Amino acid sequence: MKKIETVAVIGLGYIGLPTAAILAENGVKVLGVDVSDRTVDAVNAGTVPFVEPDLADFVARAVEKGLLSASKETPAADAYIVAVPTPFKDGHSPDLGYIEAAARGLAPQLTGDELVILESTSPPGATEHMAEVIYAARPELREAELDFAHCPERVLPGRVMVELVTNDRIVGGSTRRAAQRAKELYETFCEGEILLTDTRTAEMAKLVENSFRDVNIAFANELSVICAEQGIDVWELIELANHHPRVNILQPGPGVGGHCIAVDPWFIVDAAPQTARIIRAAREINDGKPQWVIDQVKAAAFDVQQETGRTPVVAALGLAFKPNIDDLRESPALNIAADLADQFSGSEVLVVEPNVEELPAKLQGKANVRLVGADEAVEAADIVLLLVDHDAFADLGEKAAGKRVIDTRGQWRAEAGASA
Ligand code: SAJ
Repeated sequence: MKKIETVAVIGLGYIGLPTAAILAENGVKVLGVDVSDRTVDAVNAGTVPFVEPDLADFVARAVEKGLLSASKETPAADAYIVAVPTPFKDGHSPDLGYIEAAARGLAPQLTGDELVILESTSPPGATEHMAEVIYAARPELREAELDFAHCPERVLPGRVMVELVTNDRIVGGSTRRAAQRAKELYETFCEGEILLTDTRTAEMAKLVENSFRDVNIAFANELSVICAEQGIDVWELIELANHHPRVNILQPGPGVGGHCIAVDPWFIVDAAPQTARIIRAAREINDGKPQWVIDQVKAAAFDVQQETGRTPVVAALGLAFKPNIDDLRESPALNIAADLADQFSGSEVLVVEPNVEELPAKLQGKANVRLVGADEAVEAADIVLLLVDHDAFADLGEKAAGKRVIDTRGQWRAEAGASA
């Protein structure tokens, strides 16, 4: 069995690059591969193409020591880690195109006893599929000793360099030997427990973790709608119920964002369309929450118009997909702001996002939208819509009192008596 001295990491995104850097930090020779010139150039210069705390230091050190370099072509290596995106296509079926391209790229380099690891979040059977793509390109390797494994990541953006080391890790092997071999590689940097299983269980485990969270957030979101109908403060209700020793309800919001929790459950639904009923319902509930929020704004706008006879000014506070970050990917807050701008074309929509310098592309060119500071927005608005509970908004509740407040996160609950 070949000793693993060099590792090619294919896909230098927010998982691949940190993994490459931490392997190099621990003495492994790493060759990074990416389709983007910008990423390859940045890494070779010892810099990073995106922001993640401490990552820049790790990359700079690894490149300086000669343990990390990047290129657009897949080189020969003892092990390969595939960390490319797995988006979904129309109808929510997973798109394995990037995994297939990575497999075709590495197949010509194989000699027969390498370890090929899939890290990308994937539907059940994707690791077997990746192996088949490789065997289709190199049929003679079926008789060789290739090992395949799936090792999903579970790191939280913003804490990646810490959680790569401290989180427990699931390693699914095509055989026991493959799992053991992958475990030995991850042991070079992972201090958490490394748990061995088969590839399909490992694939499903990652999907299930994010679906668990999605289902629980959907429960909170459904409660928030029921409570609005019943005239009950959902935040107080959840706080009270959570005093039960075996109850832990999550927090409602304007919907679920990011590129993981809003995507991964669909892979289970696609694999088991008849039986994944709660998982599908949760996705639909969470995806339906932004429209419910927009309907609340419409109702408030109608009231303001009735009372004052003029078109209301709306302040939308927050665009990121969760608090205190600048990540706008799949953000329900951003989508709500964009929809409001379209649906309230006669009104001014004042958008606030302390973590960005300019209006995101989705809002640019909309004549009735302006990016302004939080104080200015709240002062000018008739309707104040809190979409993200950034720390920077914590003290604005008092200022917003007296306006129509729609607090989707419950951040100002005590001050403004807002609805969810
Ligand atoms: N949210 C709520 N209510 C809550 C908690 C979250 O509405 O009570 C919303 C957030 O506002 C956000 C979305 O859910 O829009 C997702 O945020 P998150 O903090 O729950 O998760 P992510 O997407 O940043 O990271 C998740 C993590 N998975 C789990 O916690 C099970 C992380 O560990 C995974 O590595 C990551 O997905 C991934 O890469 O899959």
